[in-house]
Amino acid sequence: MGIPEKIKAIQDEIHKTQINKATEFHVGLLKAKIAKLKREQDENIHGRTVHTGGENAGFDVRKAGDATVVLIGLPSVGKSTLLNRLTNAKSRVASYQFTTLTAVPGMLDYRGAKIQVLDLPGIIEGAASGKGFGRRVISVSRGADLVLLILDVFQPNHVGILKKELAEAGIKLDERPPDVVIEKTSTGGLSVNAQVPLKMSEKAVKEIARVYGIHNGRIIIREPNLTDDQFIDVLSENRVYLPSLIVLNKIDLVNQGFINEIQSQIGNKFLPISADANVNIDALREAIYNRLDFIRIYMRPKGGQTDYKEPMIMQRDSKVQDVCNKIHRNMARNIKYALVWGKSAKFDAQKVGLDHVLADEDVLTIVKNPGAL
Ligand SMILES: Nc1nc2c(ncn2[C@@H]2O[C@H](COP(=O)(O)OP(=O)(O)OP(=O)(O)O)[C@@H](O)[C@H]2O)c(=O)[nH]1
Ligand SMILES: [Mg+2]
Repeated sequence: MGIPEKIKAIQDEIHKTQINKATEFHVGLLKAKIAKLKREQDENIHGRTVHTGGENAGFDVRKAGDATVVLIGLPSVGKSTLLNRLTNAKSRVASYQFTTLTAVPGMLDYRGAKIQVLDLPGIIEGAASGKGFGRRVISVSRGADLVLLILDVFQPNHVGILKKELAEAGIKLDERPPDVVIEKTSTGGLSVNAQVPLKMSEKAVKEIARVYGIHNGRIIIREPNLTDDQFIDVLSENRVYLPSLIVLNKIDLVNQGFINEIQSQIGNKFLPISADANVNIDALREAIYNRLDFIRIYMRPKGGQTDYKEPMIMQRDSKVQDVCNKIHRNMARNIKYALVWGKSAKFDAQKVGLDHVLADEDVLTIVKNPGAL
């Protein structure tokens, strides 16, 4: 039996199983087996091709700017129109499906941040398992900092398809990674150290870990009410956790009553816009900027004046090292220490190392080794 058949057989078994307290454990185990098989399948398909640029790898785009935002949606929802509206790019727009065939980048300058926006081909149901350009679109999305889910005002329910396809490819939207640490050892069996109330039984935790070949070690759980799905995410090791925004496009074609109706239908909050008629685009820029959760770092040259005009735009929880890397690829190597003023500092001009985590509006002086360029 090949991997797809094995997956199918286990899925059938889950469908047949009535889920209740008694079978919960069994189903958790089956889900783990499926997740493991899917990972193997992915490795078979992607394998080394990811790095060599084979047909299943992502599109050839270089990340640029302070952050990268991807536009994900079904064909013809207006992704390219939106890219052209947000940035200086000129991506092809047409009324037929699959107009865009590759990744088209544009740059959005907003409040001092340079935000790369990537227009992508439309995805369809089954994208994660290889339909259309799906896999490549998803492969690019894994490296993004924010996902915009673009919906057509007449097909708001497609949000479910988009989320499902991303989830199947290991992209978790608007979730934190579960707080679980696995310390593997070579002998001694498995132990579970739950520091919060646990919903799953310890036995289930251990059995699921064994599916992933973990037979010895300590599983430390600090995630309250950890579910089997979350635990499988931890074990899979290939999940990415990204923020998202839902954008409802083409609202120029409907009235406010229609939009209110959709709001009650899809539950999730969304931003109504018209890319074509330029409605709410400023609000979208603001929402993108806020969702990216940037921090600003003001640089002060040693013995000089702080540059408050052009802060370094960094992602939250960036370290001194990240600032160095952004200034120059080899810079971190030549750093003696840094001085920090602001929220992350215990006192003014605190001397810190490369691992120091910065906060919004900190002032930073980087002191290089003598002789370094
Ligand atoms: N009425 C209206 N039409 C729009 C809007 N945005 C895009 N369109 C139209 O929708 C059609 C598809 O637009 P595209 O921007 O090419 O859509 P896409 O999502 O990039 O499509 P693919 O590249 O095929 O996935 C075009 O005819 C656009 O003019 C909008 O806000 N309102
Ligand atoms: Mg397009």
